Amino acid sequence: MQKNYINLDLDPLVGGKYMLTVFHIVPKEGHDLLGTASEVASESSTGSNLRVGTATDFSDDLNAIVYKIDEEKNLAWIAYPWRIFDRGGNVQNLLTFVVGNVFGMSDVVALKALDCWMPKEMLEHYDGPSSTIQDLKKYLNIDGRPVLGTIVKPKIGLKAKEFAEVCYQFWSGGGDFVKFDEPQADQDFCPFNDCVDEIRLAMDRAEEETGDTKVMSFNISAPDFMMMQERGEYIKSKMKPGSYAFLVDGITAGWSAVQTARRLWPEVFIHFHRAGHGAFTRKENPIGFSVPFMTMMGRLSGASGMHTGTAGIGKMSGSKKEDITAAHAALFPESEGDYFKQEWHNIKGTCPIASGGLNPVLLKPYADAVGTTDFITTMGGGVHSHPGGTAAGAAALRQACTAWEEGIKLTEYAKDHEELQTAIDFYTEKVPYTKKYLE
Ligand code: CAP
Ligand code: MG
Repeated sequence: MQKNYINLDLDPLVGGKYMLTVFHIVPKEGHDLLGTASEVASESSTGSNLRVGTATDFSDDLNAIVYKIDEEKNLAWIAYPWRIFDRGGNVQNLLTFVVGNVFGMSDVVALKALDCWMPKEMLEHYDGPSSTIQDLKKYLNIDGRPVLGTIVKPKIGLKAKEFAEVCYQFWSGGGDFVKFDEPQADQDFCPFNDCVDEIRLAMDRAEEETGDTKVMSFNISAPDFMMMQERGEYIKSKMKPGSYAFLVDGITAGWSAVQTARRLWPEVFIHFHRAGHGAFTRKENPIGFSVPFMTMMGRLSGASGMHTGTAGIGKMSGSKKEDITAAHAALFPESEGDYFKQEWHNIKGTCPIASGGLNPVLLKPYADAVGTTDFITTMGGGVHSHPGGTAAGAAALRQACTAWEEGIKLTEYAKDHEELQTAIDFYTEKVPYTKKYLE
C-alpha cells in the first residue's frame, strides 16, 4: 500500500489538474484492491515499488491518486496530473505512463483501462483531427449517407495493374472510397510508386465514366518516419488534392506515426487502422484497455477516421455496446462513456470506420445502431466475392444504402435491383450471421 498515492477525499475536478481514468483491477492472491490500485498509481506516475528518499514535495504533487474504488466490481478510479505528460500533445507519452509498465506488474492478474476523462485545460495541448469526415464528404459530394468503401482483396498479392483494376471496378460500380489493406505497403511484386501511378489512372477512368469524385486511402506505414514521409509526398505528387487519405497502422506503426502524419499533412484525411488492437481490447484479455479508451486516444492523436468495430454485426469480436460507445467517443462533440461524460472542446471529431466481415445486407443494421451517417464502411470480402464481381458488389452496396436512406425494406428494394438481390441470396447463404439481419 502506497499511501502517497491514495486520497479518497480528492476532488478530481479541482482546477482541471487531472486526467481521470477508471481501471478494472484484480489483485494477485492475498492483495487488496486499494493497495494494489495505489501500486498501479505509483508505477504509472512518479513512483516505484518503494518510497524513495529522492522524492520532493514538488514531485509528490505529481503523484497519480486513487480517489475511488468499487470492491464489488474490482474498479479503481485514478487521477493523473496531466502536467506529467510530455508537453506538446504527445499521446505516445501519455500511454507510456497510463498503460505502460503497469501491464507488467506482478501485483495484478487483471488490469484494464476502461474509460477516461480529460479536462479542457489538458485537451488544449493536443492536436485532434484536422481533416474530417465533413471534408471527405464535401469532396465526394455526399450528404445524408455514409461513405461507402472497400478494401482491395486479396489482402496481398496483386500486381500494381491488378490492384488498380480492383479499385477501378469498385469505383465504376458506384463505390466512393477504396483502402489499402492494412499490410499492403511496398512489396517487391507491387512496388508502392507503381501502385500509386496505376491507381491514379484507374481513378481518372472511373471519375470520367461515373462523373463522381473518388478517394483512395493509401497505407503509408513504413519502417521509419522518413520513408513514411517519402510515401506520403509521392502520393501528393501524383494524386489530386482531396482524392487521397493516408492510412497508418496506428498500433503496429505506432501512435507517433499517426501524430507525425497528422502534423506533416493537416490537409489530408488520416485513416487510423487498428490492426493488433485485439491484444489489448478483447474481452478475454484481462490486461489492456477498452475499445472506447483506445478510440479516445486515436481522436486525441489526430486521426480523421478510426476503425471502431462493427457493433457485433461483422466477423471481428467486439460488443455492440462497446463499439457504439467507441464510435460516439470518436465522433461526437460530447461523448458518454461507461464512467465519464467527455466534452471534447477544441478537439474535432474522428469518424468511425466500420469494417470486418460486412456485406451490403449488413449496412442497415450498423447504420441503425450507430445513429449517425458520418461514418465510413469498408467491405472487402463482402464486395469482391459478389457473384457478379467487384463492380456488382459495389452496385449492391449502393443499392442497399439507397434502400436504407429511403426507408425501403431491402428485400422490397431488391425486387428491381438485381445486384442487391444477388447479394441477398449469396450472403444469406454464404455468411450465416447475415440472415438474422435480413428484413
Ligand atoms: C476487413 C479488413 C479489415 C478489418 C479490420 C480485414 O476485410 O480489411 O482490416 O475489418 O478490423 O483485413 O479483415 P473484410 P477492424 O471486409 O473482408 O472482412 O475494423 O475491426 O479493426
Ligand atoms: Mg484489412
